[in-house]
Amino acid sequence: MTDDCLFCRIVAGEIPATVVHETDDTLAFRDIDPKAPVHVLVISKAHHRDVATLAVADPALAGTVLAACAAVAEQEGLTGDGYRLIFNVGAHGGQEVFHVHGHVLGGRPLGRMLS
Ligand code: IU
Repeated sequence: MTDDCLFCRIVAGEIPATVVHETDDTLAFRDIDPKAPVHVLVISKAHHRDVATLAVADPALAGTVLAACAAVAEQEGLTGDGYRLIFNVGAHGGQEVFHVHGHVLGGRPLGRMLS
């Protein structure tokens, strides 16, 4: 837990969030500014700056976070039509909150990002 990290404070229950999924090691909650009908953030409860640093520091936990993303997609009914999973890394990647989080986005066609 780092005192100045927003997502650590959500894990600690100090800031409210709409939690949709929780395991011993992960928490998933709805994004406050959703970019799709379903927009859920999946985080590790332990503080890691981004998915790259997490993958080096604790590869098993990185896998656990991915599994939680898949579980959220299933729970939100996204597996039939598909969904997008995004982990922004660093400033050029568009990361604004420096506590690892996967965006689970779906519920409408999201288009091609890399065409
Ligand atoms: P990013 O990958 O770091 O850019 O994503 C951060 C997300 O966190 C972004 O989609 C915000 O809308 C979201 N968010 C939130 O859900 N709750 C908050 O209190 C804040 C940001 I600040």
